[in-house]
Amino acid sequence: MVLGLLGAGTLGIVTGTRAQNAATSLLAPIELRDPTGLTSLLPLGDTFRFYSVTGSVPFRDAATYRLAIGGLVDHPTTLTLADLRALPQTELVRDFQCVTGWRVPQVHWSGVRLSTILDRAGVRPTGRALRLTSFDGTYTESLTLEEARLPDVLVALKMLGSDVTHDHGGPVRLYVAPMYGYKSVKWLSGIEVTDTVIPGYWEHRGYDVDGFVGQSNGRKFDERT
Ligand SMILES: Nc1nc2c(c(=O)[nH]1)N[C@H]1C(S)=C(S)[C@@H](COP(=O)(O)O)O[C@H]1N2
Ligand SMILES: [Mo]
Repeated sequence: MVLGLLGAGTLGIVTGTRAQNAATSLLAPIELRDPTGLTSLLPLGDTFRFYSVTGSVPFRDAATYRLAIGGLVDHPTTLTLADLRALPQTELVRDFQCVTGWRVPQVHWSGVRLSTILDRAGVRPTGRALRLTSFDGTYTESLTLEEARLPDVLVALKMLGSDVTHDHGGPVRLYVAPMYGYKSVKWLSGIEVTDTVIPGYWEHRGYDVDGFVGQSNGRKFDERT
């Protein structure tokens, strides 16, 4: 019946690393993506959905992963996974909430505070915001510098107790704890300091640039359902 709901395979998801219920085991082999979030209407419980706006994403590992930090900084840098692992790690246990309604409570995260990376790069006085990019080649996001410097914004290396998996945006994704999931860029590859906020992928398609949970977006989705 779940498959019927999904139509002829036009929409689907792969649920969390631990597919536990009947619905997830039915869905897991479909290997489709859910860029619109409509599958949040399915009764899947408190599990992650794997989202990607692109059909496939290249794999990066410790040998090939790079994070470029540039724009309005004194020291443009490229960090490897080893570089990131050598920086101080911060652990958080926080909920993950997609603006479409699904929510995963008390997820373990660990990584480097974005503020640490910004401080090392030396943000110039003209810097106001960040443009974040993904090695999926398509997804982008924005944060003001003030948001980016919050202590619960991580360049995450671990999630759910182990290295961030490819499907969840590994080896490195962003985790913006106080904001809806769309701010948490998967397959993070670039951090550019800009002098204005440049709206990201979903923000061009109607999501609020202000992504704080509880302060934005709810109404749009109420209206749609
Ligand atoms: N590169 C990229 N990052 C992304 C997305 C995406 O499609 N592509 N989707 C966003 C949205 S809307 C959510 S809710 C989360 C979902 O994270 P997950 O796929 O690990 O569940 O990733 C966010 N980051
Ligand atoms: Mo989302």
